[in-house]
Amino acid sequence: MATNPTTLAPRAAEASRHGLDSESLQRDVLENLVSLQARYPAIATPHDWYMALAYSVRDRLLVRWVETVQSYAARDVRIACYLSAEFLIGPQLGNNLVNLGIEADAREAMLALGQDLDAVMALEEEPGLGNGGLGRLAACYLDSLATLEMPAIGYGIRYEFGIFRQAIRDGWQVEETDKWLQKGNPWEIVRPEVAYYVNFGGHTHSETDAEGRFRVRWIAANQVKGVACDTPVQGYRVETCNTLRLWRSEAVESFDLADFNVGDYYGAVEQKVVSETLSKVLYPNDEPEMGKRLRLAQQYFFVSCSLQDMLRLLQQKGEPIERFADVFVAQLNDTHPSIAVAELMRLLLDECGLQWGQAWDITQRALAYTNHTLLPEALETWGLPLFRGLLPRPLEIIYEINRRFLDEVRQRHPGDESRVSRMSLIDESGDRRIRMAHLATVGSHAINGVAALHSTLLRETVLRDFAELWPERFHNVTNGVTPRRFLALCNPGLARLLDQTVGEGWIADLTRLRGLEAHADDEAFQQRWRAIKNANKEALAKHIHSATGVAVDPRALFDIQVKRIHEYKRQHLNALYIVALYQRLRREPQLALAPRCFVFGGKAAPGYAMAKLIIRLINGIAEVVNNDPAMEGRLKVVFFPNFNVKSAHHIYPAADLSEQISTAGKEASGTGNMKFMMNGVLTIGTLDGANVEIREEAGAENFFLFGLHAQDVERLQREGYRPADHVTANDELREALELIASGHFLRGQSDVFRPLVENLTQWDHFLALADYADYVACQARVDAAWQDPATWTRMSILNTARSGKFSSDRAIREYGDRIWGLAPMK
Ligand code: 9GP
Repeated sequence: MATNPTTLAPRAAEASRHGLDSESLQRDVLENLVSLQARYPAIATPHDWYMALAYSVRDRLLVRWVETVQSYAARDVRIACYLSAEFLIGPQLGNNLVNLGIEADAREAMLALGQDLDAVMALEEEPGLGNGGLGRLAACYLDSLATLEMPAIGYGIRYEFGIFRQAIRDGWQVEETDKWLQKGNPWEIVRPEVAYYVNFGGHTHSETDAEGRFRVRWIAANQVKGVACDTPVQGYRVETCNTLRLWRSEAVESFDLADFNVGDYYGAVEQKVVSETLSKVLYPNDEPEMGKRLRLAQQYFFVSCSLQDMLRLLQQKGEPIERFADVFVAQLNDTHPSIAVAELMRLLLDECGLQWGQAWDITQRALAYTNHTLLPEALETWGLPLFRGLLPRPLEIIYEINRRFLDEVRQRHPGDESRVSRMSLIDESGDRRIRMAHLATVGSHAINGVAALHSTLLRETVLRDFAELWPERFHNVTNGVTPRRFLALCNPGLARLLDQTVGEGWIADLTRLRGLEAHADDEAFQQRWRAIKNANKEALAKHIHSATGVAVDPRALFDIQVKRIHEYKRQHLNALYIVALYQRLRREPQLALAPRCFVFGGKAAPGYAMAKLIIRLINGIAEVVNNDPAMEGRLKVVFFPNFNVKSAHHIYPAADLSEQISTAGKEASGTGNMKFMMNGVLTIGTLDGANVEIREEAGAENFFLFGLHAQDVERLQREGYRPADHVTANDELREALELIASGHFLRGQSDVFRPLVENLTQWDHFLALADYADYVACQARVDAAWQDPATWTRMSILNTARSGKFSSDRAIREYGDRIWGLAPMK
């Protein structure tokens, strides 16, 4: 349909110019169906329709994308580079429709073509390029950077296989490979011309060049090529469309050829296979890094490609190397990219010919480090032999950084050799290992934790000596999540009510939700609020049924714990409570307890036996409880398999109660807690991570608090904790543990859960038993509040109303102001 833009009203003309109206979308979907999918409507599969629509939407991003890239190249701006081994971006179609503001048009266009938009969106494969919170945080931050129109590039790895798919067989987790690229990825633009070479192995050679300058050359044993694969990141209703650049590894042809010429064809092919393996698969976390050579190679690979890319962009802008840190600031998302400290130094010294002092000044000004965990087992270290074998030149540079750094420490604290060995970049206590958190800290101008409590503990424990040395470098930036995906997109019913009540502005300024407070006691408003929640619960009930076969009643209290399975997150504490409830209800069928449906979701690291056992336990409890007629209408237990961003869209909006029950001091922040809160879900939680701030914002009366505080946990563990005392003191707990140990939840097999019970009663590293009684008491308060719908709904409304702080827009503004010196650019 031909339209003349000059005759349209300004908004309609704008929409038409970019083809954002429903007619042009419809036309393009049909065209793409033929030209890209080689299909006509009568024989098109649902997936063909998805691809045709996705390409049509991507085309609408391209103009803004190209213009954004162009303006960064041309203007004097500082660009934030977010370096992260994980970007858990989730499905793209719905989010791009929301951010472009064309969801309704797309719905109309697809309807006219005989297709249902929701069904089409459901077909999108999930790019699971992350493990959990850390990778999802990176994706939320990209969304906010684009929405706030801040110049930014996300740099990471384009894994061919993302996080494994979790299947549940006979109650056990089974890992299946995630073939997310099998049917193609319409969002990605591969740029073979943007490619860099990365060295591995070999040795170094020192020489003096023609001008008498000392130079080190790295004679690599092999090289791998990194090719840029770009994904557009559209901001919410703005012109800015930033880039997520992920590196795919390829073999370097010249290396193959060398072998081929001497007749070793198979050797050459093998080399090619090894090179291409580098970006093959994402490592699941929560497993020791020990000996994972490929993981270190992945980290170096993506960091080196990214820094080389920045140097190229600098040159393209016509800026001298001395201006590197004025043009770029690189945020290291955890220690995974911390090798950037050594690699940037190497590039500046060996490739650009700078002197040490100048190179170090640029490196420190350009880098900043975010710590995401205090758990000792999760703080990365690499054994020296492995590191030296793979990265001989970066290792030399690390030695030199360490030598100069320890001189500084000795000058400040003469004679304090124990401090020197505590702070060294090399742990000499056992087999020698490089401490990546120390490397990141020493090489950065700013270091931050991800929630107020976490940042305090970081300064007081893991990085205490460093915080004493450079107090001004330590910050806190509490995490945030994007309200576009986790409210506007995933909870359209609530979003509509919010639009009507506080105006559409909340999507880009979440603090406007405060306007809901005035309606918290309004009965009619409460009714609408509940109706939306109920509809979301009905929808989730359908998903649960199709995924597990379990029928759940949407009228029950939906009590949900979704996150990675880990002992510190204490899914087993929740499970213990369910067993106790089950016993209580069996004993006293008349007990006035509100019907509850417990939902769990989350993956366990494949090598983490205890976490996998916890999954088996939950499934065992589910089997017994759900098949017991006496529990009908009272208690249901569900393990929702393969929890990911896609299923999260259905889960957060449908929850009543959010379980955030980690041992105080162990969860750095948590971000699921924020997604639940935005969706009007009440939290039962400990004073851990961002829960502390959620409670402060929501008001203590709108949060179910229980458990030991971080300092109590630390003291108890220091003084000697005896979990058995709690078992002796609490009959209900003892009986629950006995029932589990007896094999009641595993068809009588008594040996399987015994390690779990023994672990709890003998060591209980995460103090589940110490918090048990208080948790149960708190759950009773939850039950009482639930039985009064007006009270509960009021609390729910106030939680949403006060969730503004937890928008990733606020977090990104803080990074911009405090760490990057970066402002929005229209
Ligand atoms: O465990 C933390 C989690 O609490 C936090 O919300 C998330 C994002 O900051 O990072 C997680 N850390 C890791 O995944 C590994 O350090």
